Amino acid sequence: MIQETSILPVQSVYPIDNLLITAEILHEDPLIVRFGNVLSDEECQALIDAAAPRMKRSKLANKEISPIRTSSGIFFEANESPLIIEIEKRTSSLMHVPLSHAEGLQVLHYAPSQEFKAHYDFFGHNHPSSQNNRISTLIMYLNDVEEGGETTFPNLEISVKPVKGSALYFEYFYNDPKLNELTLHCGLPVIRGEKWVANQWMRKQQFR
Ligand SMILES: O=C(O)CCC(=O)C(=O)O
Repeated sequence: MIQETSILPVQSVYPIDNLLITAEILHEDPLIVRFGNVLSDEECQALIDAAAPRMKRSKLANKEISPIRTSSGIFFEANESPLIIEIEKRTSSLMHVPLSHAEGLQVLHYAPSQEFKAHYDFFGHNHPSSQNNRISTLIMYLNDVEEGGETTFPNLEISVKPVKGSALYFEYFYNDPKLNELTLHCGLPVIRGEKWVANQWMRKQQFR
């Protein structure tokens, strides 16, 4: 049996940037954690305001527009503004991966009925990006959703309700591919209200 080590050291609290980020372990292998107190209400609103005028229909990893993913979104440039720098530095500390491995922060918006059906965040073997694949994800919830919009892991029976300022973390850098495959996840359709999230993905090697 291969000894598997998580990227994130498991703790109940992560003191970062004068914040006490709380952690609730939802699953151990693969590691799935719900963090509280990651972003302030002001930071959530500032991210929405910065993203809103620039949103475009989301695409899949193969750049196709598809009914699998019906949200709209935008990737911020690395270090694009003081707000983005502050949040990228925080996510890098929290995820225990150097900032140089971070993709640009992505903000997504879902209107009622919009969703992201079951998918993996890592790239398949045939995708060119698998040469420097993603290893972990942080989904930060920027608002409270009236109904629907949960992030779920269908093979683990885990469902996470979006709560403003909180975040969902999971990683898929295990030697055992079966553990990585258990991170299959969905953004369920929004039923009432709207849903805003910010995604941070980390790569195995330097990316910026
Ligand atoms: O919106 C969500 O809850 C999940 C988003 C997601 O899985 C993604 O953008 O890759």
